[in-house]
Amino acid sequence: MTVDESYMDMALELAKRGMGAVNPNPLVGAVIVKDEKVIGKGWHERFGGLHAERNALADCKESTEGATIYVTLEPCCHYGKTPPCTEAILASGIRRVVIGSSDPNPLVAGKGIRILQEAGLTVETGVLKKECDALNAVFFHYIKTKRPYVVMKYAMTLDGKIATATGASKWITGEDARKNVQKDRNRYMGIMVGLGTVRADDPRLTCRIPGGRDPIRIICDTGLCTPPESNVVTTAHETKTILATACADEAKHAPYREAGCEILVVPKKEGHIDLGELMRMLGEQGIDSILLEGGGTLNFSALKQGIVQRVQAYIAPKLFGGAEAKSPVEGSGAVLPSDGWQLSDVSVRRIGADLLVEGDVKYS
Ligand code: AOF
Ligand code: ZN
Repeated sequence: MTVDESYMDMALELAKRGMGAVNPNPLVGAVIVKDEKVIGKGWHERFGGLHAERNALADCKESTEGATIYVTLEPCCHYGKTPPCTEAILASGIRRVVIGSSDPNPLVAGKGIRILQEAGLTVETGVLKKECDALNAVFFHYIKTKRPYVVMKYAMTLDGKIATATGASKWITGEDARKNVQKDRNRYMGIMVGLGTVRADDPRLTCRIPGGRDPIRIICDTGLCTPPESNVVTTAHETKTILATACADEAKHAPYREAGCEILVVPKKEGHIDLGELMRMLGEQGIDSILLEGGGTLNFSALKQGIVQRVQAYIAPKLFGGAEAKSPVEGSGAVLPSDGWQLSDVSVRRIGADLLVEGDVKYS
């Protein structure tokens, strides 16, 4: 690692501290260095709060005259909920700005860099770009498409089953893998399942890590048949629950609304709700990311309708067998091997005794 890369790496680690608190804004970290010494550190801590650059400047106890700032995302140059970071950098006397990712936000998009260069500062871009871009995959997708970034997550056995033939699924993976999922429930803003999962498991879909934030629960229920006594309905006053349905019958909505649920009426597509339209509606509500923990039917529809950006498969080193045992993606499936969904940039990681295989979905 070069010196610039190691300070950028420090800024990346700081950025991660904002996970779960900044959506739909980006995760950003900043480090200020003078005479080979770190004099200030900051990150974007919460949505609507100060940006990483301003937090790092506020952290400096000594003069920033002539210093270098490392920031994981191009500094903003617009008046949003906070004034432009470019102004704060110029006022500070910082002379060199090292940037990881450029900001695709049309309000910034290269203008932040230009303003700094035109003021005579040295600007380096693309330092640890791959890592910085990966950290903000959600933000980049959301700012460009206004649709949530969807991560399809499932846990299966080595023979591809998500439950035994009798329907038992607790547990497939070990504790460490399950802890990792809890972190993602804090990180992503929404969590989505289908009616089948609510009926089979009656899940709470909450985040069980201390200090974590519960994701917004989104239940895909075409005919509006979610059991009123299910956990997602009875706890809807405490944790936001959205029922996405094609049923427009107000009388059927009323009891769910009284229980605290929000109803989204979505048009139908091929017998189920139109997931593309649902994503548009959820994006409009500011939901930038969704962990899809759906069963096989919903997972298939989600892939078919092209709403999934990333797949995370937790694989346990055991086998269930059983022709009737459920698998993660069902529906009618692909016709030919070449019709399947291909992942790119695939990574494999060991978590406890399990494997996590993940990658980006390529839609051709
Ligand atoms: C952040 N945190 O550390 C940086 C951001 O509405 P505002 O004022 O918070 O501005 C949000 C935009 O600012 C965001 O879309 C991104 O383009 C830019 N940079 N945002 O939330 C930060 N550096
Ligand atoms: Zn800013």
